[in-house]
Amino acid sequence: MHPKVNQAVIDSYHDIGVAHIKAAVSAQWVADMTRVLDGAIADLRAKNYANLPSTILGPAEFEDHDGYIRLIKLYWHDANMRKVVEQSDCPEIVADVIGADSMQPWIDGTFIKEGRDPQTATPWHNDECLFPLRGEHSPSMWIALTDVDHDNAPLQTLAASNKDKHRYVSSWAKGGVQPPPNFHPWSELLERVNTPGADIRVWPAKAGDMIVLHPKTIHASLPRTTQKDGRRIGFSLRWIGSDIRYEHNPTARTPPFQGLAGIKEGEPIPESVLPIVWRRT
Ligand SMILES: O=C(O)CCC(=O)C(=O)O
Repeated sequence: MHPKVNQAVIDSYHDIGVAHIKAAVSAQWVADMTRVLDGAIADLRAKNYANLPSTILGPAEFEDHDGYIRLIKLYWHDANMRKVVEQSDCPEIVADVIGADSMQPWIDGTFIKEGRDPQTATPWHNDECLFPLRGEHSPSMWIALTDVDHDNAPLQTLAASNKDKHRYVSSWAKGGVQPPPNFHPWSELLERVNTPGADIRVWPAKAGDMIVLHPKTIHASLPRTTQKDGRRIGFSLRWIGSDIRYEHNPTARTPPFQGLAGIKEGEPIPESVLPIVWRRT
C-alpha cells in the first residue's frame, strides 16, 4: 500500500464516501499544477489557447466571472497537466483508497473562488448521475492547491450517501428521455441535504491534501466568506478504475468521450480512448 494511505482512510471512504489524505502531494506538485492552471487560464482569457484539438472529451468548458472560475475538461488538451498528474503518486494513492488494479484518468474540473460572493459556493450534487458507467471505481480526486479553511469554501458531503442503491436524474440531465427506474428525482437529493439533522460533514483542507469522493457521494462547497485576500483553488480529476464497465445512460446530455462508437454494454473503457496510466503489479 502507498505510504500515504492507511486502513482508516480506506474505511472512511467505504463508510462515509470520503477519504481525506493529508499532504498527499508535495508543495512542488501544488506549485507545478497551479502554474499549469494559471497559464491555461491566462491563455483562455486571451483566447489564444493553443492546445485545443482534443479528440477525447471535446472542447474545454471555461466559466469566468465575479471571482468564480470553473474550468472543465482541460486535461486532454494540456500535456503539462497530464505530466503533473501522471508522473506523481496520485493514481496509485487513489487506486489504493478505492481498491482498483488499474487507473485511467478521465475528466478534470478546476474550481477557483475569490472574493466573498455567495455564488462562489458549489451547489449540492453527486457526480455519477450523468456517467455512462457501472461499477464503483469512478471517484473524484479533489486536491487543495491553496489552504481551504472553514471560511474558504471547503467541500461538504452527506455522510454515507455513497451507499445509495439508486441514482438521481441530474439537474443537467437531457430532457425528453425516460430515466431508468432506479433514477430518483433531483428534488429528493436536495430534500435529503436540507433535512434537519442531516449528517453533513465539512472538509477543511491544507494545500496538498487530497479528498477522494465516491462517485455517489453527495457533495457541495460552502461559499468563500473569509475577509482574507487570496483565492481558493480546488483541482479535481475523475478516474476510471478496473471494475468500471460501459452502461448506456439515457439522461447523459453529451457523450462523455469520443471514440466509443461500437462499444457494447458491459465492456471496459478501451485503452485506445482513455489510456491506463497505472497498473497494480
Ligand atoms: O471545488 C469545488 O467547489 C467543487 C468540486 C466538485 O464538486 C467536484 O469536483 O465534483
